[in-house]
Amino acid sequence: MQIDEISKHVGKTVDLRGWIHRIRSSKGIVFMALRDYTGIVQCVVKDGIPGFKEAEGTGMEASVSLEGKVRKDERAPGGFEVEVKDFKLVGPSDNFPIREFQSPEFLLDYRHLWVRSQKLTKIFKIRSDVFGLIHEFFRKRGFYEMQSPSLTQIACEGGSTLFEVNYFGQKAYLTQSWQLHAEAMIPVLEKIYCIAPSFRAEKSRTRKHLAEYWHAEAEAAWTDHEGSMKLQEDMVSYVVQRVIKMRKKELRELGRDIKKLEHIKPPFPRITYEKAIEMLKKDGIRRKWGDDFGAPEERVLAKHFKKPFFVEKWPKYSKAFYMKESGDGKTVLCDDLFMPEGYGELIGGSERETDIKTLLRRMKEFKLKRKPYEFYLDLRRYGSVPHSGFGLGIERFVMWICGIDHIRDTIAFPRVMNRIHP
Ligand code: NSS
Repeated sequence: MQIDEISKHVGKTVDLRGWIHRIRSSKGIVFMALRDYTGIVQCVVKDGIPGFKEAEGTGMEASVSLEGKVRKDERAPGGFEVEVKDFKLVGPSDNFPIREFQSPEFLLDYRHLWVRSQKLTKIFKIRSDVFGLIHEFFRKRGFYEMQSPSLTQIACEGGSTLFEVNYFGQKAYLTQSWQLHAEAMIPVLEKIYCIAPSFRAEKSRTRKHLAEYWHAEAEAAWTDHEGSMKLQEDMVSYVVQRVIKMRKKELRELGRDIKKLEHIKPPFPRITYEKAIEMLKKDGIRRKWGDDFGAPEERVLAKHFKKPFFVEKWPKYSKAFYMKESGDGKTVLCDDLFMPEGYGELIGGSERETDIKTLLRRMKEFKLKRKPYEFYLDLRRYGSVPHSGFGLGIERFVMWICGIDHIRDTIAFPRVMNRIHP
């Protein structure tokens, strides 16, 4: 039986399995808080019952299996207590290295054990739901799941964040995005999506950059920039609305103000990059045409919005080579979707350039070597159609939904610049 079912079994004998969250003993009685993935319950082991000696001699995070009678007890945390009749030690644990008040660095060194913490358990449940709901959203809309290779010879998002790999003596990279190979599947499945790891050799240490992150990406044929933004706001709203229904308890326990998520419904406000520059100027932040936005700009802009907001039509040299030009000579048909409350960028998306001549010119402007991109150019040579797509960083999404301030706590084993262990 799981611990969250205890309340239905008052007066009855139950079997429980789990890990010792806290333990203390006094005068022939051992008090333990037993934890499984559903919750925590206080268990009392008295001298004389089978297994008492083992219970008395073990420590935090030992795994146990026990049989006991459930009692209502106002004084016990959670309101119930289990009087143990039979105790079995499954996996002993002595001197568990994690105690209260340890430094973030220490906890990252012991991440393989710290993942058991109550806070992370709640976040990982929500993260799991976010993955499931993204799949659900796309499949309901008739999208097919399609995978791209993780090893590639091309840069999707510029050369500065590529991880180089020795591929049997050839230079290769860990992929930054599923997109370029996915575009080859547009004439095959038309509406496709994927959730996969993307890799960025981010040399800055920030609260929202990982070197390896999970990327939910989608690409749709016969879809323009407008259609893509509609899809993005529908997807974000769908996931947020479902999560706040499914995980109200966990969100509350994490201290999340759920009211701030309840109104996340389409449509999301849209401003152009030009307008964003003006708004920043009014708020005392001067940015030149072409500058990217960092955390301070994102925070200042977010003060004007209660929902996620699109900043669209960015200067063409500040964005990737594959984005379709808007026709004004200076911007591309793209959008960044920013989260409210200053959580920053969640999605990057665009309509794709379909004209081979324009694409070749753009590649020259970006000084890209043509050879590795020949396959991508073929997609424009043979039956290209208007299409658009986008990518969402799942850890950033989970960060915002849970209301936590560092991206590393949204993933079990974060990969950042100064850490690849454990
Ligand atoms: O670079 S993006 O803005 N866009 C792309 O990769 C496109 N090729 C996606 C597409 O159109 N299919 O990255 C998309 C999102 C971005 O908005 C962030 O939410 C997230 O991916 N992202 C990251 N999350 C965590 N850590 C890092 N380093 C990171 N970089 C991007």
